[in-house]
Amino acid sequence: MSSETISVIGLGYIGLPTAAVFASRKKKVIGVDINPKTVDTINQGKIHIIEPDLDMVVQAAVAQGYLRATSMPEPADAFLIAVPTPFRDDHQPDLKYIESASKAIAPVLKKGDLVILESTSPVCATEQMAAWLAEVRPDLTFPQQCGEDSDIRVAHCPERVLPGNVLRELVQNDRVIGGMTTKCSQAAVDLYKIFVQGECIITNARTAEMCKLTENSFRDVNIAFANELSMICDDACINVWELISLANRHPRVNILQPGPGVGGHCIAVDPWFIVSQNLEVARLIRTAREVNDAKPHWVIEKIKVKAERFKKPVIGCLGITFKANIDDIRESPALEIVRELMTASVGEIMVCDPYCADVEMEFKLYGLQELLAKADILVVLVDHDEFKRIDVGMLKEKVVIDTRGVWQ
Ligand code: SAJ
Repeated sequence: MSSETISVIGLGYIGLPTAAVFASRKKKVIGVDINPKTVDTINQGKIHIIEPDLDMVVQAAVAQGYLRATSMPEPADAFLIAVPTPFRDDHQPDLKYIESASKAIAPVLKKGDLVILESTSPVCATEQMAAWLAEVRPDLTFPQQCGEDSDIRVAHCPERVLPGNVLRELVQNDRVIGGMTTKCSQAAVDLYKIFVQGECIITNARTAEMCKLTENSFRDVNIAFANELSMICDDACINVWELISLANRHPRVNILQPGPGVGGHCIAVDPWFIVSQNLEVARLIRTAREVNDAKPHWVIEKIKVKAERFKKPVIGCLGITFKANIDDIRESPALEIVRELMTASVGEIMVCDPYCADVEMEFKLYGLQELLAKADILVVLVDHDEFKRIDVGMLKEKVVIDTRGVWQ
């Protein structure tokens, strides 16, 4: 199958870089997004998210006429759905964006088209998407009805790129391709081979869905182990970072790093997709989520205890993003801690984050030097490189709570 026109539905953190990379390989790409501001921005050759080098790739793709954004789906040979899959209050996955995206593209589908679900999804979501497509287009056949003879090919190919390193990982990472049939998988491999230099490994749709959830749950469970260790070590006056680096010298031990909690829109979310479908069995995965979700509250309690030593302490919080050296504050434990401290009357809270200088927050962001000069208590919440470079000798007079181990 040759995909001359590729449509990417959802131009966010995954969809936009994917669209731009296809366009950089001289494919005609139609990006679709429900947000008119996003569509306008991209059509001006600009971007609405921060990701290293993405601005240049989008600008070139739009200027050369390979990438165009619109709010209304148009016919294409391949459709990639990269919309959010949040969870509801009860931790049940919410597939409403996949449903509306599939119902939006269904009217423009034609025989021979390929539809790929890229969004991280609970097991069986791809089959559900195919059912929604078939509901709108009874005139076409789908893999769940006709197997290999279907008019439309359907596959799940989860994205697995690391924010901050997306353009490199999109090209270099191996790709798991879960077609609803072998021909569906093969069509998806042909498509990704346009830019993927890693291996494209074929499996079925359910395994591909579970594979993505497994990768992020693996990381969550391992970070929970590190976070639990950090609380145990704190009680016993053991430096957890020294402990982990010593334990990791064992050839079969590789513990991750503790922090103020787990943030972002993936690792703090995806494990719940496994838990919600396996309430009785997924005990370890659920507990890991609970340990990581509880960590910000443990940090807050530690800060409160230290603050009691002062009459009116100035508490300097370093970092609000969900991890180092990016501007993304989604599901950030650092931000959760800052916000809770501000309502807790523990003292004056000063916040600094060099990556968020342009982000509008409900509180003032201070420069690093001013914060370092004024704070009685310094709380490291994010391990940005700027914070690692601080001269620790200058901090002797201060109480330091280093949740990331940057000054160990
Ligand atoms: N964190 C720790 N300790 C660690 C590592 C991370 O506390 O040792 C924290 C980070 O500070 C952050 C959170 O975990 O708050 C998540 O950060 P991350 O760098 O582990 O992962 P994400 O959310 O940026 O990206 C993950 C990646 N998944 C895996 O590494 C298995 C990425 O490859 C996925 O594509 C992405 O989720 C996604 O979109 O699902």
